[in-house]
Amino acid sequence: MAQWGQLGFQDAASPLMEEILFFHDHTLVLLALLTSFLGCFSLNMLMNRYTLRFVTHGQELETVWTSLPIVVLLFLAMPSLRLLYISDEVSTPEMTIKSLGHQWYWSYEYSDFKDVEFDSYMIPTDDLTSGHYRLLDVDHRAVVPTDTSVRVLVASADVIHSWAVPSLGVKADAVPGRLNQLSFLISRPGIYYGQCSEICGANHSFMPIVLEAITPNHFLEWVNKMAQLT
Ligand SMILES: [Cu+2]
Repeated sequence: MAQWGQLGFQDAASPLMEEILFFHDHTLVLLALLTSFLGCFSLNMLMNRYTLRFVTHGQELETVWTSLPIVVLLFLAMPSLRLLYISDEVSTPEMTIKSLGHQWYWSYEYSDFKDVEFDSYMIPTDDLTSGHYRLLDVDHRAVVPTDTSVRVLVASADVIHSWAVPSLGVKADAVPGRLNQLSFLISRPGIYYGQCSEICGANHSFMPIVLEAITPNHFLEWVNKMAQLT
């Protein structure tokens, strides 16, 4: 989840988010280098008469400042496109969860197992106990196994919602009558928070997503318990 005073992204909990963080840092380095270089260059032009003459009638320099940005843009575009396609890839999922957006809660169906489905409502502020996060915790967390490639099918029962978990680097619109998919592999056990990311009505801010990642063995125990409950 987000931390107080946080400036960057949340810690990565999936390989995809690690790549996104890496790309962000890569872009930031390029940006810092470019800004400082151009800043110095502009200042130099203002201060120094010789530089000004060299800049206004310099054929070689014009060639360089036309081609260099192309190279810089390529260095940004290549990893960016690579990441775009990686994040869209749903390669042979080991498990599928269906998540439906409702006004205003999420429901989950574990279609690989019999009778495992539930609604997930935010815990109202008055009912919070210690250890719960306000506006983020839910009454039924979606439990998922770690080290397993999980596919989430996202759709909606009423208006457009959006299923997003920042620390996993995933976000998909939940559109009524349409099935969107995303996939993730959680690398370590933990509790990962997300929120509806499409303004969907009065209680848009009150339909968080909570994933509880546990080891595959514990996950199977949980599935058995859930199936017995219904
Ligand atoms: Cu929503």
